[in-house]
Amino acid sequence: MTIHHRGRDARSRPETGRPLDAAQPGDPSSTTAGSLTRRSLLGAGAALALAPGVAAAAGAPGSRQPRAVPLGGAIQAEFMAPDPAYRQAFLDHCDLIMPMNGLKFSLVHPQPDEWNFEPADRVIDFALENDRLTRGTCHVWWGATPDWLERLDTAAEVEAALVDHIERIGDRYKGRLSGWDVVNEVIANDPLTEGPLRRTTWMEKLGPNHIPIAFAAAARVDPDVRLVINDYDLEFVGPRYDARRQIMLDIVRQLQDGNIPVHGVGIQGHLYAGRQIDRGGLERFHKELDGLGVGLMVTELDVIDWETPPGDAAQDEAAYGLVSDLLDGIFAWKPPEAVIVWGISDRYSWVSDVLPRPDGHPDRPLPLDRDMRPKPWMSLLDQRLREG
Ligand code: 9MR
Repeated sequence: MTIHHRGRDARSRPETGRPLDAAQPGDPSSTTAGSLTRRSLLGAGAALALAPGVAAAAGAPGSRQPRAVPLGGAIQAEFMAPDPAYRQAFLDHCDLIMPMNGLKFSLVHPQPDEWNFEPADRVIDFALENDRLTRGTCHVWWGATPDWLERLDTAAEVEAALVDHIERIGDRYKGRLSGWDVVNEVIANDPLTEGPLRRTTWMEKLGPNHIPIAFAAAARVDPDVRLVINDYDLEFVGPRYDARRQIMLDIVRQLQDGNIPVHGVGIQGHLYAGRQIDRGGLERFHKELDGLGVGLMVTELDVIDWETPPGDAAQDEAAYGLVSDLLDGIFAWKPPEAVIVWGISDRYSWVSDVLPRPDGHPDRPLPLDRDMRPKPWMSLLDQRLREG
């Protein structure tokens, strides 16, 4: 893998990307996050009041003590109005509240001349009005490429569309977001068999150069925002995960060699019960990134608990162990920049839609249960991030 760069200041405008340096045999449509459905609002959801104790634990407005390391939550805008308890849970528990989906390319920019900022605006306004941090995800993701972009023919057209997209959005939210996942899931699902980078529309049209093009555009439009490269399966024991961490480091180094700013790496943190967290590997990864002046954060934390015995206690114990190992590995070097949970309550999660338990028992992927009661791993997160 070579990421093309021009050795220029990131503020200069990249030119058209060169062709692919290597074919990438991966097939994005076969990976875990493909063809997702939206979970329907649970019947009783809107009527549920806050669980006892939760509101009190949050403190009154104004008395909130932000943690040393922000605890974030990604919110689904469509449930904010119909489910006040869901919305309130983010205020009760989070220092950072971000749109889960509203800033994805195909949602915010579904046609060349059509923009839909409303869902993202709703979340960003909610966060800022409540004195929370917020951030954006994501400019480049294989899972959110609009059809109109797929139909563009030349590399020059695709590059112009990408740069225009990033500039337009960057301009709109400038000064309001603390960071951006600039590129998401660019590493091949299994680099041991597929080569380093995932085969995507962006790769087909622009080659690996789409990565520096996106980072340079994001830096140009908002020099103060933290620019993050985000990916999954970076935290477990095994050669596939070692390879994914190594590729992430290679990409970061190559961006830096090209004077393209990259400030952080995001570990998504979709934790699978049945896999082992590589605490030593995470510590080394964090240390190496730190040596490059790049931060580490957890961006999409949740637990896929399908390989645990059924039952609330067993599932929550497995989740606690995974989250605890993840935090141990990361904190062993230094505190991360943030830990962001992908949702807040088991009431709504992609895990239930895409990776439900084979035994039909309800999954428990998030730190609050379906009645907004905190699980032990919420206390763990809270305590660890308060200490910093
Ligand atoms: O959780 C997200 C779900 O609500 C969306 O329908 C889906 C498609 O946009 O994306 C889910 O989030 C994914 C994230 O953007 C990238 N990492 C994997 C997440 C789970 O699929």
